[in-house]
Amino acid sequence: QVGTPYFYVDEELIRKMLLPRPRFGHKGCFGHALLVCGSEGMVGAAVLAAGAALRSGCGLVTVHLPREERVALQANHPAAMVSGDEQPCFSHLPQQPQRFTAIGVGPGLGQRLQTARALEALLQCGRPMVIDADALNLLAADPGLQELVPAGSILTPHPGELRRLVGEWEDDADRNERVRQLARRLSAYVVVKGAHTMVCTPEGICYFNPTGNAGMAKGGSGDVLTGLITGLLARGYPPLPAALVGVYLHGKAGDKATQYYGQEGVNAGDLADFIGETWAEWE
Ligand code: NPW
Ligand code: AMP
Ligand code: MG
Repeated sequence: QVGTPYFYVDEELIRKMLLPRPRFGHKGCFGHALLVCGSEGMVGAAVLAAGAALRSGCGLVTVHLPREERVALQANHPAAMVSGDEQPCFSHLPQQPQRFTAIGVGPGLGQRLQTARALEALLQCGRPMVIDADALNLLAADPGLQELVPAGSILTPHPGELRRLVGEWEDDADRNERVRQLARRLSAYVVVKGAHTMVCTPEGICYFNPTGNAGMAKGGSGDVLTGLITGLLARGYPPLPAALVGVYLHGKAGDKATQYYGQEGVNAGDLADFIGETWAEWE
């Protein structure tokens, strides 16, 4: 409809946004993603996010997680580097956080007081950010923290997290208006996850994604998305293409994985390899 700020994404639009990979590029040219994820009992969230970041095209991936959990991460993803937190949850910043080209924070963090304090410091590092899961819950619990969200950040709530941020909505139109207000207030891109994930810009333009299926309605799928979008942001995609390409690619990987394992059988750990298969199709 003319004048309506809603768009439906298709593969042609996504492929136009893809960045070229220069023939003589080295790992330093493709960005360094930092993932601040995982705590005691939720290290899997960090492993899943790292696996996706390692398939995003970015040059380097570092995961900040509790020091005693680092073996789990490195055994699963030897290509990722680790920054160990001395506490069993996120409580200290990694060294020189400004050296990272993008930061993803939230999956599996928990909501302890020291994590809220560390998040407050991380938000002030001045780096582009993807904010998900418990980082969103901490923002919802403390409006003061919301004021520190860097402009241009990408927030990736599922409907439960969105409700904590914007309150209960009456219908889809009311939900979308609340999402627009949040995006405008924080100057952020808001990715409302689910079937036909919606990406809303700070200007209030909304894009709906066609890929993905109900087989992805399983623990860890969102953690994969956070790793992927963070990697794309680190790689040099501006926030809107990072969000749109990430959401589309994540859903397409889910569709490919589902062809192998079925909607019942597929799980979040299957997605990263199929992100790679999609890149191979696009190159
Ligand atoms: P209900 O009651 O089920 O209808 P939470 P979480 C609602 C980490 N993980 N549509 C839902 O509603 C995450 O990263 C770690 C509608 C319920 O109220 C987080 O850090 C894993 N409602 C932490 O666990 C794998 C929806 O939201 C609430 C909805 C907690 O995250 C798992 C549930 O959400 C997980 O990723 C929808 N589509 N989706 C690991 N392997 O380490 C959700 N809701 O309370 O925010 O819990 O999402 O599991
Ligand atoms: P989270 O709840 O944070 O693990 O995120 C769930 C992920 O799975 C999001 O990327 C959703 O878009 C995706 N997802 C969940 N349910 C569906 C569905 N029914 N159709 C398509 N994608 C889904
Ligand atoms: Mg999640």
